[in-house]
Amino acid sequence: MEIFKNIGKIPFEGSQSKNPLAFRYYDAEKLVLGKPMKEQLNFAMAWWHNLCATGTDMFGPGTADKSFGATIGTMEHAKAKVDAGFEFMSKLGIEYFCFHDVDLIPEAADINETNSRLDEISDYILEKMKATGIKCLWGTANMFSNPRFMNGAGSSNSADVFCFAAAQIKKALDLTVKFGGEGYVFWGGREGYETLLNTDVKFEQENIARLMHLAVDYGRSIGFKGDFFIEPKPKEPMKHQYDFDAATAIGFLRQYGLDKDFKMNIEANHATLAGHTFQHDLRISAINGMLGSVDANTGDAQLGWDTDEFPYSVYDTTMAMYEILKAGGLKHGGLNFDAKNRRPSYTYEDMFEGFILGMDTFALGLIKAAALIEDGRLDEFVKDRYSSYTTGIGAKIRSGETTLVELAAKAAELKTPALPGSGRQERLESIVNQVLFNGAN
Ligand code: XLS
Ligand code: CA
Ligand code: CA
Repeated sequence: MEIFKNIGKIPFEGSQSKNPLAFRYYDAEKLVLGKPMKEQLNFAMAWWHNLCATGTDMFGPGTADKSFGATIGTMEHAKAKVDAGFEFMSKLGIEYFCFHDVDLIPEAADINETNSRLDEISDYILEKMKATGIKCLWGTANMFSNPRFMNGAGSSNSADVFCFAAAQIKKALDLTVKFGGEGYVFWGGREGYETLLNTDVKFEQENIARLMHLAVDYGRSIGFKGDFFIEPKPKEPMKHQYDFDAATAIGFLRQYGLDKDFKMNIEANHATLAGHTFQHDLRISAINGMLGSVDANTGDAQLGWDTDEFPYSVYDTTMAMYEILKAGGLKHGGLNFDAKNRRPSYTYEDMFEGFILGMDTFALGLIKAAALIEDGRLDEFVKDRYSSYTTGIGAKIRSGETTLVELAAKAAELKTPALPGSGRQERLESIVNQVLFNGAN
């Protein structure tokens, strides 16, 4: 049964189109730097926002009807969400989805019952995957909503809760493997603390690492060949979360010997909550060989919380795609729209238009990032900026063939150094504008 009845397959109509239900820039098969756009971008739908979230906030109930013709809280509704999700993805040409265990079914009081519901729904999802060719980008376990996780999952003070975290991860890994998923995400929603007065940080971090090692061992034992991901976030819901940003999470992985199996899943809105730009956390991940996947959304510059908006800033997506292209792409990753409509945008059309906005914004970002790379002036400038390290004493510093004594002698000989070359920030920003808006006049 068709759910989104008045909405057909979303066509590509080009930049002049005024049809709100058409792509203006995302042309799936168009080659950019030798690869079809759809492969450069690997778009994914987040089950939780798109099929579950209704716009509920702290001040009122949801505004969007996501019953899809069934009674909420039943397995019939779980199946209706699958029908809606696959119809939605097919109409938009989205080839991947991401899920939490409890996005798929109503959670039961007894974990055994929850697991049998997951078995039933995953058989149904698998049928749809086979029929449509749609794939799973990554799976995860929700270890932050249920009250048992009030003090975290791996970091909980309760060993019984730790067991439930382990059980959920085990099942979510089973499902990820059943779906042939490319990745498995740890977002440490409540892995952090509210006050140090009651918290043993070292103990908690050791336990989180233990849980991750157990997950890797189990995942590999059942044939999971993809990447594990940490998704950093500094705060919300906890005051202080342990995976603050990419640099912190990478340090943690290295400290506990998890860096061979894990990479980063960078969310734009989380990077900005940490006081960075999206581009910054992508760069930090990339230079450490840890750029895994991306949660594609945006926050709001005036609001200090996690608004999960559909990305609309072409400047931001250009700089993000610039990092991703220069890192050689996302091997087991993609761009997952961990994004939701604003509460007053509550119709089925809005669901589609949110994705069209996000997909077009990233398509433009890809085109413009490729143009920046082809233009070459940024790369050339950066290379030249460090050229004092290519010869003489600079080359010796880089190759490790010098000493503090020799360097001090060189300084004494120079007496006073010439100022470093201009950073030319304004010139470079102007180049970016030129590449973004060429053809504007
Ligand atoms: C919440 C996170 C979450 C993860 C998956 O802020 O973005 O949705 O992506 O658990
Ligand atoms: Ca996310
Ligand atoms: Ca978020």
